[in-house]
Amino acid sequence: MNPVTTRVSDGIAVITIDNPPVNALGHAVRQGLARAVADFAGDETARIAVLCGAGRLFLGGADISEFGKPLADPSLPAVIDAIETCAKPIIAAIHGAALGGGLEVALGCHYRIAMPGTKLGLPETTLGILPGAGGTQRTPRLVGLDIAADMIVGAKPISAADALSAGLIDRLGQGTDPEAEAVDYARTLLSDGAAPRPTRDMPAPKGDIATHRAKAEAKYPGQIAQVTALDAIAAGMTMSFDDGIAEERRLFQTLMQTPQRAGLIHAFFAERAVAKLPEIAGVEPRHISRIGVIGGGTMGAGIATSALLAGLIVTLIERDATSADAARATITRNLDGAVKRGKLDGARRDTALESLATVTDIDALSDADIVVEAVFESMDVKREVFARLDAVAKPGAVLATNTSYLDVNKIAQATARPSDVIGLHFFSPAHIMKLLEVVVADATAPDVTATAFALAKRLGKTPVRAGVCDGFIGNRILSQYRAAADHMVLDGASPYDVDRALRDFGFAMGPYQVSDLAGLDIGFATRERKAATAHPRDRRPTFADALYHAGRLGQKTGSGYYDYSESRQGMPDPAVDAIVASARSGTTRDFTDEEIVRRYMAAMVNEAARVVDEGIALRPLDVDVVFLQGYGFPRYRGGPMHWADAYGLDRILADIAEFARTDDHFWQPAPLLTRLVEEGRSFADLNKTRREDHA
Ligand code: 3H9
Repeated sequence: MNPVTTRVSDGIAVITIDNPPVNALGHAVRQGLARAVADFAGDETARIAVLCGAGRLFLGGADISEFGKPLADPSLPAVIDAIETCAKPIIAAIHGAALGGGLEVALGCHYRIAMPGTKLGLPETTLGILPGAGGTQRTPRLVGLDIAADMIVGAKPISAADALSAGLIDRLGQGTDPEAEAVDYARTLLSDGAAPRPTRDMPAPKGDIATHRAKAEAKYPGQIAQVTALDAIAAGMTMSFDDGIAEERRLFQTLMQTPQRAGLIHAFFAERAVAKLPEIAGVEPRHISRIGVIGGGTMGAGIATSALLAGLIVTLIERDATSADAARATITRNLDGAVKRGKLDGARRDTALESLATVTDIDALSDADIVVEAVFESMDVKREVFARLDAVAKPGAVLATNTSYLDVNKIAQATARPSDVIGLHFFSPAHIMKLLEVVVADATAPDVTATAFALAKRLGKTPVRAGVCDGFIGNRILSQYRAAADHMVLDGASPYDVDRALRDFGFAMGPYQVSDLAGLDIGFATRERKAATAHPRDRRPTFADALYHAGRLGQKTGSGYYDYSESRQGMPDPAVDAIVASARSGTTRDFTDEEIVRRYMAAMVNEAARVVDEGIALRPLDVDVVFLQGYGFPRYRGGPMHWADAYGLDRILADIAEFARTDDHFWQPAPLLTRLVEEGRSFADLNKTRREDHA
């Protein structure tokens, strides 16, 4: 079926693109649109055309699933060129969203009307490419260099109202019926005798591109799409329009070939793949409108905030009135922060607070549809809470624990209804971080899992299914690569060198900065907990214990690995070098940045392979999403498993063999890694087969 149809009435042609779910500009759409424009040009009964998108949005952009393959003609720039050079006016009727190539189509039209609430943006750099269908040439002509550079480099969509004041669109509609309003606009233009108005004929932009370049280099270190997009804009400032378009095309094609593009597009599809869990396809989730949260610390308050932002009714339980008041104060602060960030308006903030009860009596949870427990991380405490919850919660209520590593099966056994129990591992701050590990225990009912996934969607989170083990997906893998980092420090590397090498690799923070943020007492408690079951050859990071005993607990005490007395960023401290040196035993050596990264990544990928092999993570891509969204892994590298494929699984195995020469207890290759190398397969292959297995 042709996704592009035309209706002509009263001299007005209405061309509609209907390609669900987002009207992506795939091959059939490009072909259909090119034909529709040619037909309109040759149709003597039609004097003006309106271009619309069917469904909930105008156009979502080029079809990303076609990237990486040869693109069939007509190309999008050629279709847009045909629109712009048409001898009769064409109006873009924009509603919902016009993104990437979708906005570029609108910019090729001669007039633009958008409905209130529409988002207009050029998000291409988030995919490692640049607007490659005239966006870098037409946007600056319409809105000037500064706004265009912000839209293209920042990749954040702007509102229809802002688009109107910037000159990106010509008219703001009422929003009742986009097509009818655009047809009205067409009548007005016809009666005014309006002619086509090609953006290409507008003067080239002027301004200070060097400043934008310097800002982009500082804000997106290691990434190439942002500065390359600025190169394309710069070309348009000095060249003819056609030469500028040719240069944009050349740079676009170059970016298409980069590993960064492949990594970012992998991230885009992986984030959507995790949310569609095969085992709950067709399973009806339970109804959720009232949520209970037990515990009002940072985590509990963050979970409550997230639920309030999603319009749920929240009852938060604390142990006494003072703690309940403190929790309410934290939640109020969180909501005020959301207002400041523009995520919430003042009226909705007030409504949210009216939907919150902070109380001390657990009986108040008797009408909750779901309860999330976020109390102290101890099995005894959690089991006691679940036993009490079992006594008060209504039948059918979902009982969730926010534990970050404890055995959810054991917690479930504290109730008489283990099939209603599930783990919901939020990441701190819970109202901001998108990741949610959904820990499915042995007895968890499928509709409870479906409810958790439906809740995640409502909260705007990305849910990743995890199985039960110590630390689930993320924290289990973290404990291994964290140990690899600690071993290097024990053997002579400075924590500052380790952090720097990993930041240079692209991590948001190094592991010792993360320790300072989390608190060194957390790591100490974990080591103590695991000490009884530790293997005699496990190497304890004695320097971390020494810092803990010195009261350097991290940011909260003003010092940890770094000193925070002068700057919030933290400064290296010679006292730490001395503590670390005296806590070491044995000989020390230097580590290059390259070796630091190799060891850290090999430990991460190796443990991740075990996690996949054991079914704790469904597929390699689930691990990727956990690390991209919860652990500051550089998005442009696509996640550890995508990165490992590009690096070479055989090279990782060789690295492990090399490291095992001095420590064959820690460095043991995961069976899956060995198998994949023997079979000449990759994690990407496994993503595909596991998807088919579950289809
Ligand atoms: C571009 O335009 C390049 C040009 O400059 C140059 C060309 C020469 N293509 O996100 P959702 C799928 S680059 C293919 O859950 P929402 C998505 O995978 C493009 N598929 O919905 C999912 O599929 P499934 C620039 C796409 O309502 C389904 O649609 N454009 C595309 O939460 C629903 O998606 C962008 O970067 C696509 N372009 O959000 C926009 N977009 O159900 C990217 C979506 O099988 N898209 N899909 O998993 C978005 O930001 C959001 O999808 C959107 C809707 C806001 C549109």
